[in-house]
Amino acid sequence: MCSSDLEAQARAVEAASTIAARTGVPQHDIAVILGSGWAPAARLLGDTVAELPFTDIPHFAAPTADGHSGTLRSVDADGTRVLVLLGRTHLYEERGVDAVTHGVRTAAAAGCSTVILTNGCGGLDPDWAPGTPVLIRDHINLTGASPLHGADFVDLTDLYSPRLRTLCREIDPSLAEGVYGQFRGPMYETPAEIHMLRTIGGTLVGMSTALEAIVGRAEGLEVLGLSLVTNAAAGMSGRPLNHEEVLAAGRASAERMGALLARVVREAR
Ligand code: 8IG
Repeated sequence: MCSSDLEAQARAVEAASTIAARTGVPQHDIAVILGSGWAPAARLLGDTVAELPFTDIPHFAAPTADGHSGTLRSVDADGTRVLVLLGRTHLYEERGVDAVTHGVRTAAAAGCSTVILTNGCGGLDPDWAPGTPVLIRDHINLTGASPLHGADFVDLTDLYSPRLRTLCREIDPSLAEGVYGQFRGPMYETPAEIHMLRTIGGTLVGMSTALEAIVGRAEGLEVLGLSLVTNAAAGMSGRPLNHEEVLAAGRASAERMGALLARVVREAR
């Protein structure tokens, strides 16, 4: 492992030690990163034991996107200790890949064996109305960035845990699966870029998750990815995209997503 990966891990250990001290929970079992539209689902996860702002945790930054509160919560889900991050740093914030993946590294340093990555995204399948949750089966990293440093040849076969996807489909048999294309953003795509993504096999599009999932695998975590389709991808609906519909789709689907997350965190082990 190269020195910058070790430095990133050291920053995560520092963050994890603050989290343990401030929450009174020495070790967590599973981490959930809540993206656009997912915040209303958070309260269904379990009992909040402690809450602190990202700005109190070493090397975390307050998110700049609407709907990302920048709060860490320790939640007790019938004995499973859940580390919930409400909000994340995106590549387009220009804090660098290590800032984007610090939450996942911190989850590993805090003792988690599983990370659930959620996001709000565009859908390329016309069957997915706004408010449809979709399991991520695989991703295409279109950012041109790598979250790993040096000659770290990490295998990404089955990156998105087949075991946890099966569990999700047992909980909700109507869940579809998709391939997530991560763009850098912050602009949404052009219709031609969506055409390209569809051509190479993508069915979901967003600005997060893939880089975090890669680090999850590199850190030995089991990774689950859950997308909430909040809008049809550019050029599909004939209407421009806007962030308000993202937040509205989250509010409308909170119960379904919260119920799914609540069962997954209890049954993941
Ligand atoms: I919510 O259509 C959400 N996030 N890149 N494209 C990209 N990111 C998104 C989209 C989308 N919708």
